[in-house]
Amino acid sequence: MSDDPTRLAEAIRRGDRGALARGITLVESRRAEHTTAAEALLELLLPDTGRAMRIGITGAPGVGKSTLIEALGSRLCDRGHKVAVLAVDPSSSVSGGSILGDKTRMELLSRRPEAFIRPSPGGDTLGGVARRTREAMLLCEAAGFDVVLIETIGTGQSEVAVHGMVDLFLLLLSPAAGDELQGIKRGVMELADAIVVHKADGDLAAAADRTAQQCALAVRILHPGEDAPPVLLASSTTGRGVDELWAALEAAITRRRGDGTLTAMRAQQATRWLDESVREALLGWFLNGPDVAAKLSEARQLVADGKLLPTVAARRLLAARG
Ligand SMILES: Nc1nc2c(ncn2[C@@H]2O[C@H](COP(=O)(O)OP(=O)(O)OP(=O)(O)O)[C@@H](O)[C@H]2O)c(=O)[nH]1
Ligand SMILES: [Mg+2]
Repeated sequence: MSDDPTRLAEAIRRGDRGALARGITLVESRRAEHTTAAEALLELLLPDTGRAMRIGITGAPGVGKSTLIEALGSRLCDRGHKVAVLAVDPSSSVSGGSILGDKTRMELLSRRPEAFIRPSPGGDTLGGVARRTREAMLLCEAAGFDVVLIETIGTGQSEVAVHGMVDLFLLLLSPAAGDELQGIKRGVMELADAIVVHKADGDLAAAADRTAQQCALAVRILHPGEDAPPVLLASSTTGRGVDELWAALEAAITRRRGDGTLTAMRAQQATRWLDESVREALLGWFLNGPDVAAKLSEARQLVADGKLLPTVAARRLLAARG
């Protein structure tokens, strides 16, 4: 990682994929000397960010998120878009700085010159989102990608995190989800800007229809008196509904661009990012203090034994950190 941030920024702006991949590795690095270079890189590229349509895709394991991204992404490439995919891939691992991801499920898309797929190792996640997905997304935008798709494993926590960094949030449901709609976290349904009942093909088509109807009812109850998010049927295998899905997403983004919602949303996301960064930095500062680990484990024991009030322990630890 000997790249100088200025040169790396220029290469990323030119659309050099190797540079983009190195830039993402740099922002993902936990090494202190990389943090400074990563910040310099992001600051240099900030003016070139913000132009992409940012879409988060969530859903239970196996619902077909990667397959739908492949189907949708390929069509978008056909239409002249440049598509970046950021996916948390639990099966991938980092070795010697290179990421050995299982890209097989997006094989067609990964071969397209207009697409860039970046699996992030699942081990380094915050409830299913890579720690630096936001930064990776900004680098992709600077490299000229105008659609960024973020795949997240549905863990509850990850949906909230991804929702905080995208313009549109898509929830995928399986054809059988109708029977368990009660079980799907209400919070996730509320966050969704569009819901897709996926695998609406073959033997599953009838179940998918029923699920879509139940889901449409549930969504209207969740959004009384407002425009309820659309509930769509799609199949990545047959291609059914994929164009309609894109049309719905484009319509939603056009509306949000037109009425100022998008600008307001992004501003709010940026200020929340600041708040999170302050919290993260404070925690890091505290944990790096002298003897903090020992003092913390001592306090934990006292608290566990009921001998010390947690709030008092916390105040003392912080006071000792000075
Ligand atoms: N019938 C049918 N099967 C599909 C469709 N899309 C995906 N599948 C199958 O569903 C399985 C899971 O697909 P993935 O795209 O890997 O699902 P995912 O949601 O990305 O899975 P995780 O990333 O592991 O959470 C695969 O065996 C696919 O072949 C579809 O439209 N119809
Ligand atoms: Mg997947």
